[in-house]
Amino acid sequence: MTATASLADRVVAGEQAAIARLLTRIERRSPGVDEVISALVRRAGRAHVVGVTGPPGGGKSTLVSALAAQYRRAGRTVGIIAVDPSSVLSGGAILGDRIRMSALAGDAGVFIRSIATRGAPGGLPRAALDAVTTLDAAGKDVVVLETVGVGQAEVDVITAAQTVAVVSVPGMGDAVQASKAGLLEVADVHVVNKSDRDGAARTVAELTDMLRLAPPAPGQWQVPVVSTVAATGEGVGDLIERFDGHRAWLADSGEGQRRARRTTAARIRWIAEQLVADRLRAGHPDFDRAVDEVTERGGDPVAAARRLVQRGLGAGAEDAAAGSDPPDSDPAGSDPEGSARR
Ligand SMILES: Nc1nc2c(ncn2[C@@H]2O[C@H](COP(=O)(O)OP(=O)(O)O)[C@@H](O)[C@H]2O)c(=O)[nH]1
Ligand SMILES: [Mg+2]
Repeated sequence: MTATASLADRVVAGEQAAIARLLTRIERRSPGVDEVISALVRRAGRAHVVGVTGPPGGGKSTLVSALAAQYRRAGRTVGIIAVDPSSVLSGGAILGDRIRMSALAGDAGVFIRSIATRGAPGGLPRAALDAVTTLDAAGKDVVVLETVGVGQAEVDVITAAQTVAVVSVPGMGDAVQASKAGLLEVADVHVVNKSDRDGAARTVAELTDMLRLAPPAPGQWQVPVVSTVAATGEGVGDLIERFDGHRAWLADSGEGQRRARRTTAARIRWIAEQLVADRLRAGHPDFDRAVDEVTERGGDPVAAARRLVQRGLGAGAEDAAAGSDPPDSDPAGSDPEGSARR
């Protein structure tokens, strides 16, 4: 408990080594990590969380480093989480190299980390959410999440962001690609990066036309299309103004509160799924007992499954006692939380 409190405290104090250690634990889902996150969630909520997504090679990492540089010039501290699965091989390292080679090298106001996909379904988005909470609680003014817009898990990661930027590049019908990947709907800001290339104006026009098909109701957010050249920083100041404008709209319109609820709902769901999944594997005493009961003594599999799920959600104290419960005990009778839920 003391160790937990002190790691959380050190993260809140902004200690780089503590942040790095916690992010490693989040990635590995090490024992005790949930308790640290529980302590941090209450101390987070101040950062502006910006998601940057789009196809591989669109210039997301380049854009994220340009954004970080621009934020730093404005005196704002930045945390960066790259969850591009390909970053395990290249992107994350490339992003890290870019930062190290740039004016941001050695700047304690920037923290960057890439996290890898692994483990259970929901594992990646959950880890991303916990990582964002960590950097937010550590006092970063802005937390930027880079994620490649491909699989559902990567799209889910965006749940952790307040403001979502979808990056397209000129040519090859990229706007259409984004629409296929379900990314157009999540965009709060469209970025046409590599605007130094031929066809940039056409891509802007394509996106603008598409947005015109569903004009916002009065008081709703008008999704802008911003052109950038991430490689030179052109348009990046503009982009930050749009991000800030979106954040102000979130606060004024009540949409920010709605998104906070959505994020919380996802977080609770992912934690609950993990709690249940932990029980539903050979080797867990409750699970093995249920299998014995149904196979050896003609028990009812439906009733056994219900009991397991209820116990999984009841969790906590009885976990320790799980091994000593009599096999035919009725968890609904002995578990006040379980029966209260009915
Ligand atoms: N011409 C041009 N190239 C860019 C621009 N931004 C990024 N790139 C290049 O595009 C390639 C992919 O960039 P990267 O940031 O790794 O893309 P990511 O996969 O989306 O993260 C790299 O070679 C970058 O140097 C830009 O604005 N203009
Ligand atoms: Mg990248």
